[in-house]
Amino acid sequence: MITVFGEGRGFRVVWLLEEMGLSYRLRDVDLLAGVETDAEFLALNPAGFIPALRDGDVTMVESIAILEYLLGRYGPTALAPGARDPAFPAYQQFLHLGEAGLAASVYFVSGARNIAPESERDNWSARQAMEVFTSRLSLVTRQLERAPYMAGDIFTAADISVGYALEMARKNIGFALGGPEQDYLARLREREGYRRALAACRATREWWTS
Ligand SMILES: N[C@@H](CCC(=O)N[C@@H](CS)C(=O)NCC(=O)O)C(=O)O
Repeated sequence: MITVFGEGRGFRVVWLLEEMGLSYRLRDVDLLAGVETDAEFLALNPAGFIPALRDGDVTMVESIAILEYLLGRYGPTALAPGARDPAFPAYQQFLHLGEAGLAASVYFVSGARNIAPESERDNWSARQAMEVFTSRLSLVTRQLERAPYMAGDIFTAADISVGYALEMARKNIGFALGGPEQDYLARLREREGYRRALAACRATREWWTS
């Protein structure tokens, strides 16, 4: 049995599992309450961040790496174009840009704006993270002028990566997405896999719809 520990970016993992029709269990990890007493989770990830995955003897962290693991181990699937597919370069690029360029930047802007002391809320690093986010977002915007999805005409795991980051930007830092990004998110939200993932992820659902 596959177990996903924690929501947050774990939503990406749950979404992929739903798209692939794999069975899993979602185990809550309460970061706000603190993970110091959550021995089972800390044994998997002593660094204490979410999500983590357990699949038999396999334990992993890093949401995009987990997506690649599931796609590789339980594929092949059209959600991950093969290396000789013309869609592969764009797929790889946006799969990683969704975390490294977008979600990671939003995460630090969000921390500064929502958690840091008043005097730190607009510090240099928070502004830099915001600039990184907006510059990387321009690549998403350009791609949406060319195609409906990040890898081209079909939905792939790159959309799970980028789509989650855009939801995060909208909700965590109140970023005003442009029309093409809003239409893109609307397309993603219509997917059965997305709907089932949101139904499974209570904390994410409550946060995004509040
Ligand atoms: N690059 C990592 C980021 C993981 C991450 O920062 N997760 C957040 C919640 S979504 C977290 O656990 N933050 C608490 C911490 O880093 O201690 C991934 O994609 O999984």
